[in-house]
Amino acid sequence: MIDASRSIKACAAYYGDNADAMESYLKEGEKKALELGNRGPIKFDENGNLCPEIRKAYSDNGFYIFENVINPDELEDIKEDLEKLRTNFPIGPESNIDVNGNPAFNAESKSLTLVWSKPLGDPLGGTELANGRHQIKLFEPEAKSDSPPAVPVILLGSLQFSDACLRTYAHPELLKVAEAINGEDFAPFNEALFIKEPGVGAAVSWHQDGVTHWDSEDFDEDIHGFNFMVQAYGSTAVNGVWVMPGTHKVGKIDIKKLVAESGSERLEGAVPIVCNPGDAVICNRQLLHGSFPNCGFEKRVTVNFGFHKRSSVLGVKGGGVHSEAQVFDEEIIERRSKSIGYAIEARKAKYKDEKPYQYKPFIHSQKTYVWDNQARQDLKDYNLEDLSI
Ligand SMILES: O=C(O)CCC(=O)C(=O)O
Ligand SMILES: [Fe+2]
Repeated sequence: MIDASRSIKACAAYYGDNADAMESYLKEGEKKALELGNRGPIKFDENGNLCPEIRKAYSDNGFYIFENVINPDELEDIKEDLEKLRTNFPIGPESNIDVNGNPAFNAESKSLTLVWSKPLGDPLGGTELANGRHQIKLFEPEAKSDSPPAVPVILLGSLQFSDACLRTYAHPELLKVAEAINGEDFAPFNEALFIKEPGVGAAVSWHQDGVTHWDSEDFDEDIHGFNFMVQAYGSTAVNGVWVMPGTHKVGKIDIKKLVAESGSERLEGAVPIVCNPGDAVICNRQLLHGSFPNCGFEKRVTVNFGFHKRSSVLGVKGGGVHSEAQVFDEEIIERRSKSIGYAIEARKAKYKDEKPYQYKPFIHSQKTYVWDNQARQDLKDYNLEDLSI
């Protein structure tokens, strides 16, 4: 495990009068997180089903940490790609060029590709953005004076910008988990990077994902799907996502009330998702979660990708958060599923000895994909059709 003790101290120091409260919150949260017993390798039984203990721990807590899913070579590949991509970011929110004067990676994108924040800010908290789901604004510590005026927090549509992320998206064991949770006809959701650079990385205030099904007659714990969160550099109490175990089952939560009951934004009962590099978290989108600004020394980049049950998206009008709201019919779902088709082929080309995942809907529709330059073109702006619910 990453030793976050130096970062915990440094982070707490940003919190002024609340420094001691923050320090104990981070330390106690870390301790509780490690006691939950919801971590270990991905395991399947003799029939190829996800081990029932894992399914149960995921259902009880709303998240599970699959350890060491990404092997060291693949992890290196991801990190190299992320670092290369970072050098091709626009120099600021209003710019189309990178630090070397070249067109930024997203210069031609029609879809939203980057969300920016002031350093250590909480750009979504307390706003109407994303359907107003970030009900409160977290404390925004003062960043060091030499910080850039704006920092990237979320990169959207990541599969079109990183081949390494595209290949990881088709990790056969992760896709088998997606099948176990959402059925063999599972559908895509969206893909993103959450970027939390040390000393500047912004907060993502407490929230539950999901827009469309809170009042559904068929509401259940899995109806808004889940995200995989692959950790490129690991995650700690300081830079990681915090979650409130079990809250994915209770419906929409009044976060202001919880803050009042806890006496601060340090919600009682929450724990950080603590990971080593190469771990992959499965996190229920209904779980109450959020992350504090990264006032520590370790960087976090989460390679995020989610999946839904087909019944959660088919014939449903989108929530309008990740894409324009429209009714998702068979055709749109099939078109959006090209991400899975291309990813499986891209992965096959690199990992020739691995047994690729077989996505059942392609077998039924006899749809085949090839990963080549035309495919790369076809992925441009694919996230305009994210299955946002
Ligand atoms: O990574 C983070 O800080 C926030 C992640 C999140 O909100 C999500 O994956 O839905
Ligand atoms: Fe979220």
